[in-house]
Amino acid sequence: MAGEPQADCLFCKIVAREVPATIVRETETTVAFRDINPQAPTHVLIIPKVHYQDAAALAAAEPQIIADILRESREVAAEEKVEDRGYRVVFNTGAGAGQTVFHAHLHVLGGRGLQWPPG
Ligand code: D5M
Repeated sequence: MAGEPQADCLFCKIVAREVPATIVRETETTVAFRDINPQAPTHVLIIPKVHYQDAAALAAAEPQIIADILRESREVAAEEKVEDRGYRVVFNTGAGAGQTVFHAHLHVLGGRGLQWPPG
């Protein structure tokens, strides 16, 4: 069924605490944890607890959770004190855009100057 946990999904396992992660925030619908391969001093991933392969599938099925994730990104930025200097939020969507884990996730990057356009 749409949104159900997938046995072979790494991020579903983080939600279930079957794989360890440095969790920084949790809500009824989301979990935020530090990226294992940080690309900036602050690099946090915010994921829905429900499983959708990418942000587009999540937005189509449960758009309120996209709003929850974006609200959480503001909280993470505040807690990490990256608001003043600016920060970036990114949903890589599809392998061609660099997505490697196929459970929707928002990257929150900050703590250094960020170039545009990204690679
Ligand atoms: O981003 C997937 C991100 O997930 C990438 O930046 C590494 C991160 N990652 C992979 N495994 C883990 C674990 N176990 N903990 C924390 N972070 C992890 P994408 O947009 O799909 O390229």
